[in-house]
Amino acid sequence: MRIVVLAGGIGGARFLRGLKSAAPDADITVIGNTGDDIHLFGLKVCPDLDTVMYTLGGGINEEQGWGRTDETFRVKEELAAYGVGPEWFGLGDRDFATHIVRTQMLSAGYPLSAVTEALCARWKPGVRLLPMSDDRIETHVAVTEPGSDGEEGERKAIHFQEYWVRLRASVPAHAVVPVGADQAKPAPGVLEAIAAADVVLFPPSNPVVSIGTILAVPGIREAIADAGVPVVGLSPIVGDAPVRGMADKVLAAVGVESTAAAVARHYGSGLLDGWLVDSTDEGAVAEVEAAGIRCRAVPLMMTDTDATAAMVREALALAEEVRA
Ligand code: FO1
Repeated sequence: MRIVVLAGGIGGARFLRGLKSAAPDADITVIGNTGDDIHLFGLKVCPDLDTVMYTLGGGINEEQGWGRTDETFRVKEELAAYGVGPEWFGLGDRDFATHIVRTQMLSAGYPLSAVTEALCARWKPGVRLLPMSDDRIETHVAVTEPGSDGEEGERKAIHFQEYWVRLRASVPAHAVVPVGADQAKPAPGVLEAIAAADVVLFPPSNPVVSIGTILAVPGIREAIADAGVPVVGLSPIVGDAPVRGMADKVLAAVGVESTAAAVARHYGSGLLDGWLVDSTDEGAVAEVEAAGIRCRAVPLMMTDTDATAAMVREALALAEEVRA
């Protein structure tokens, strides 16, 4: 079975671990979000691609869900000693090697998709990891950051990582913009993987800045909608709150309320055929079905690989129900 998964960072990576466990013989292609990418110290950092690669390759810092295990921060400390920041983004020494190799290959003219393939040759994630695009796309967030003396502050656009990591999404996001998406093309293999898929899955990743950004690359949303195979998603919102991260902050920016049903409607029946909500959101099933999307309420907490594998089996079963 050929499965295509649109994945963001931590939630997507954990979901994929369960998918590999539930469908060990499946041919899995991951279309990874690159809108979180950031250029630091002259290096290109790809947080969501690295989180998938490290998680499935066994190098992830498990409790953080990002960065490497057994990490040290000597380089970061030395950069700070030179007054070179930002301090708020914790790049570890082992992680630096990934960004050095990536940047070296990009500078030599290799596209991001080829670089990702080369990095995965070491990590062997057991899936085909494709960036959504080889073109530069960086998500920016429009905020009004209160001035130091607390006055209103001026409206400005900041990089997603600054919003997410430095500000901890503590100020409202007026708009979320994947800068560069309009001029970008899907990476080689992305449209082909979707066309060849037997099922497409939307894991419980952030619907705005992860899956939404992937869908913003011209051609990807249409390819999925026209693929003619079941598209099944899992709600990242449980009991009106995001399970992890601050999805509610960016959902508000796009005018979507933080409920399991609202996210399904946001994706729309033109895209989604099936939607899994958590058991506590049983009440949302009727509303999702009324929107033309088949819906089931099942446990959606990815507490461990077995729990995630159970969710995956539910999603694949719903896909077969939809296919019928
Ligand atoms: N997230 C944080 O909350 N704090 C950090 O210092 C941080 C550093 C970091 C370094 C490399 C990397 O690949 C990811 C990192 N992240 C950090 C997570 C990152 O912000 C998120 O993984 C994604 O961008 C959102 O999915």
